[in-house]
Amino acid sequence: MSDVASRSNAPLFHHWMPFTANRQFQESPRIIARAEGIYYWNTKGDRLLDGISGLYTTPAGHGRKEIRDAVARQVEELDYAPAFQFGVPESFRLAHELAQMLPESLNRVFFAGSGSEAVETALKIAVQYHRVRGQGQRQRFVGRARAYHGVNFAGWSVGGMVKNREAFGLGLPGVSHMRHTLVPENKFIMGQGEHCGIDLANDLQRIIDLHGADTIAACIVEPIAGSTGVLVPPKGYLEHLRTICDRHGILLIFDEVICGFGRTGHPFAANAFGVTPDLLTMAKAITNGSVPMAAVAVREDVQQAIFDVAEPDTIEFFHGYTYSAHPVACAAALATLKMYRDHDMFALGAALAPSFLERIASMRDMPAVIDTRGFGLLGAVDLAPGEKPGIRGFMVLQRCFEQGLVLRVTGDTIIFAPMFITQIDDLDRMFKLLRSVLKTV
Ligand code: PXG
Repeated sequence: MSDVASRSNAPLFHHWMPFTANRQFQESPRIIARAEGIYYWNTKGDRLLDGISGLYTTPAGHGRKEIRDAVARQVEELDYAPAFQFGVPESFRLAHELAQMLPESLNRVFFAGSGSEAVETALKIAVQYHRVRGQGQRQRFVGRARAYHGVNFAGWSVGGMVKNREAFGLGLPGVSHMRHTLVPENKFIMGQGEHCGIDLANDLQRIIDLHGADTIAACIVEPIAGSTGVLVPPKGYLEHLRTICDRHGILLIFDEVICGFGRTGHPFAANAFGVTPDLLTMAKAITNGSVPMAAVAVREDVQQAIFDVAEPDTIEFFHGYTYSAHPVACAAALATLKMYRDHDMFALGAALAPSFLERIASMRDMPAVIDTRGFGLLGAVDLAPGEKPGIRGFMVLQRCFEQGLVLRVTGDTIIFAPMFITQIDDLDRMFKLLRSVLKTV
């Protein structure tokens, strides 16, 4: 491990870290130097359990040889080619494979480099779709409180995190928000709650009544809101959003950056909940976290409408990234999808889910715990806030890390998203450690 330790000798302050308490981090760094399977190692050589699959990115475990080999081969064969007006073989294969996996109607795929980029792309497609059909006044978006759709301007604007508004101001004009779906009636329920689904979805109808359906381009939701604390949609909620969107010609976008690729026990949350959106964003687990990549899947006729009005031989959609369909990312994704299929990974995840959710639910008996919830291999435990919101949660994160467990904390909510390859006794070790830490905060 000495070579690993020496890698951390650089000063820490040059790197301005994302979503991190930088000054606190410099006092007490949490540096991860190596990973394999369900484990990380820090620079001292201590082993840590990964309870959050990277950052929901790595459900098949770290360091998969299939992906490493595919990436190495691709860098040798073709490291990069221009993304605009040129193509690489891998992207067409990948789009084809994704189209086989996705709900049938979503069979056109636009590639991006991150979840945030995928969200911007989806919103821009929605606006252009309406414009080319003579409905250019449809400029508004509907999002939801406690939503996370990445960090770019449109994404945070449709998102529902208060801190963005505190830090960055107004954001995109013409955005309305529905209420979030975490209601006290559904406390301590694993899976979908029975209560309030239709009423909460009717927020969309109320926004339509206020602004007029003909001003609204799209409604974007995470089927399960992930990073703000695993907010599972109550029964009937997504179905009712779908009905309202259909009735009013509004495009429904599912942001499946966290939910996609087996996290719910199904390929996509759209499959798990039996509701098909018009556009679907994905990222993270598309390459098992190995190389940055994201995509938007789009209904064929949405693409066709945009193609139909463009002059022949002109660019139909004035949008793209230098790293859209990067060949190395495509190779990583192709190897990842093959690995998911060959090892029946989504079924593995689905089989583990009941044991996982049982353990999340069992945290209810701890005095600090005020709610537990989950779906598939996504689970959350809410702690009663201490003196100030977030302090207790951060203490749990820090102490778990010191004792060998990496999980995710938002405010005073602890989030687990175990890998599909996690074994029952690994789960037991994670929850035993969490229990012992909770006794100290
Ligand atoms: N949409 C959703 C639903 C996400 O969860 C993004 C978009 C943005 O993706 P990029 O690749 O641009 O980060 C995300 C990202 C957390 C956490 O701690 C979650 C995300 C990112 C960072 C931290 O839960 N999700």
